Amino acid sequence: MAYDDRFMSLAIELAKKGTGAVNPNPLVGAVIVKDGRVIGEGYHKKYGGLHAEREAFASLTEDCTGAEFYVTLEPCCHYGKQPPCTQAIIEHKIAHVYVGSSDPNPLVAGQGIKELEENGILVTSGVKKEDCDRLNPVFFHYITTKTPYVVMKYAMTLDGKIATKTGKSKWISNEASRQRVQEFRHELTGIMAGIGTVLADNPLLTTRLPNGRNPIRIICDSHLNIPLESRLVQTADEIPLFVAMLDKEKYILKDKISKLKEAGAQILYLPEKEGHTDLAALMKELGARGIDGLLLEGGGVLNESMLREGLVDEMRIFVAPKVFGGVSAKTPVTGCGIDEVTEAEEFTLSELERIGNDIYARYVKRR
Ligand code: AOF
Ligand code: ZN
Repeated sequence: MAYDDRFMSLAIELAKKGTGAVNPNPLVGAVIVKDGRVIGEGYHKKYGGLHAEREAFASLTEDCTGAEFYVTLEPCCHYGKQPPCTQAIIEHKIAHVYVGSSDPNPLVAGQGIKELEENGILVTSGVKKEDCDRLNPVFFHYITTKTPYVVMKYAMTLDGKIATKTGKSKWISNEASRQRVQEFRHELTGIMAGIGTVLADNPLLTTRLPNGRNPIRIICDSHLNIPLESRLVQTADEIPLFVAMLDKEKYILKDKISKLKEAGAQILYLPEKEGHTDLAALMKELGARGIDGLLLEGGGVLNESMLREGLVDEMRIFVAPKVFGGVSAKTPVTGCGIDEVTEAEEFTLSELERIGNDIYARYVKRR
């Protein structure tokens, strides 16, 4: 029987409800259909909790023998925090499974589908694959690299400025665009900024969303210039704060280190690269601490280093209908820059939206 797009779309909408709560695991939704009617639905609600498939079975309103099963991600076939979902599908005598994305988790990777087929269940994969894949760029990246998926975000004027020549930046984008950024902070596990931004703006880097989850805050601060009285340090005992500094300076800066630790901050000691903390090493360190996704909020020097190191996976850009001018007005990516056009990292436009009079564009790295 031909599949019905509407059921996979429903599974996708269900999956999104887990945003911010399932990391580093994937967003997954599932729908059980009998005679064209939905008789069960579920999504992965919380890290470590039931998988979407078992949530759907738990919600059944009638017997599902011979039913169709729509799931946004290939069902797992291994024992992790949860037992294999393939087992539940087989036990419930499902006739046909429609799968959206394949699961790159080495413990699954095609084995889930194979097991279903070996048990006489029909499987159609790649159903609304692009839309399903769009749910989990962070999971796909993290499960295979063990480093965070990095999203660079900024708001700029029509002439590419992020502040006026006197440094004023409140506000460039409109309120609805700024609200969207709060959602990113809820969505991604970590948020990172350079020390320059901390000294200039004294930011909190939290989520101002009702029931929002605060990201783990990471500051790149080679020489530990972060002020003890900054809002970041002042809130470090409640909201995690990591400060990444140069390993070779840990002895000269030991007093400051102990004060920061006392305030609740964690210090990450990193090797040096071109005078700064080695960013690739930092990404590994963050990955090892379970940070699967990272919102990069500048400043320009850090943005440029991250791009040049090839560590940016996605860009989320807001363009506001204003022009600031001024040679000295700040731009989003500074640093030393490149010489040749061909050296530039290329991105693919993956989403384009109008938010009032602002443009919101999302670009992903070309692989
Ligand atoms: C989820 N939720 O709905 C599905 C997942 O340690 P576990 O048992 O939670 O297993 C995690 C793996 O299970 C995950 O990496 C992915 O490969 C697979 N599917 N995971 O957290 C779900 N369907
Ligand atoms: Zn599972």
